[in-house]
Amino acid sequence: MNRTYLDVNPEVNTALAAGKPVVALESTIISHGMPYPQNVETALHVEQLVRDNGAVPATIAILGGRLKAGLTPEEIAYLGQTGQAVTKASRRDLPVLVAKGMDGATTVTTTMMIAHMAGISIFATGGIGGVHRGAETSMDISADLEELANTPVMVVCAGAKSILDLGRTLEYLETHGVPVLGYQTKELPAFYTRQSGFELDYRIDSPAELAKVFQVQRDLGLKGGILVANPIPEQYAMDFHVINQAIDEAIAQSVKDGIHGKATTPYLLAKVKELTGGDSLASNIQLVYHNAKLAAQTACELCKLKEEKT
Ligand code: PSU
Ligand code: MN
Repeated sequence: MNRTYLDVNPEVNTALAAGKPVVALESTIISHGMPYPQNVETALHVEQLVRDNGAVPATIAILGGRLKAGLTPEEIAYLGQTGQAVTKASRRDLPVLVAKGMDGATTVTTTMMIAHMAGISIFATGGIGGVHRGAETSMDISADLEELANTPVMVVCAGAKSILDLGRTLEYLETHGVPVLGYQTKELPAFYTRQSGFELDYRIDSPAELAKVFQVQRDLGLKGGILVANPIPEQYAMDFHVINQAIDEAIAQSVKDGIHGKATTPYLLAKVKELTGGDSLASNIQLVYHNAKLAAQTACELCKLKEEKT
């Protein structure tokens, strides 16, 4: 792995060198996923929760053309304040941003890539990108799915929003050999809700078991990552019909406004928030916290497994 363009911050570097647990966190959720100032508050609190659960947080971004694993609070605040003016960086953007010395907020795709370069195995976020509704004509399929197929990082999320075609998203992951593990559930959660109507094949009940599956995937020499679907806690979940109505309306508006390409996901996220009067933001924040805790616990278990081996 060529680390020429990579900066791992000192705390993360020390933890990795000592075989201590580290959790990667993405930055598009900060710049494009939530409004200021809640985005910065949430990102800082997520880092604290990772620490409280025994791991070191590494928020990932591209700053001045450097791939950063581990940001300072000032760098997090900068991304939050700059918001959508920061380039949303997917795999295809990476070489251009580095060559030009630009900034980029990392999506699930580029966070996985940089985490892997740095040697980080577990990553917590809110929701992943997937196959968009209408993809049979638009061909809009998030690069996140391709990255899960190729890069050995476990992504802990709350499922995917029904702004996506969840059935086709699962089909795509199946075709590409990505294990999708329900955490204490056998139903794919749909981000704001615990239900989606789509059944999963595997229910996993503890962080130790999650770590074991990841370790076996490595031992078998399989490429690609693992998707963990951790449902939003019941008390923060939204009403199924309220949220789905808002999503349908947001999609109809995006079609009218001619939104396409990388602008689609941020547009839909903002529209849904507007239509639900901010309720969706509160849920969004809570599910990210919930995922950060599970990721940190799993990272601790993975370190224990590695210690046992040596
Ligand atoms: N889904 C969410 N919140 C998000 C994203 C997706 O519920 O913030 C962000 C993530 O960074 C994800 C990216 O990787 O959007 C996917 O964008 P696209 O659909 O353009 O691949
Ligand atoms: Mn897309």
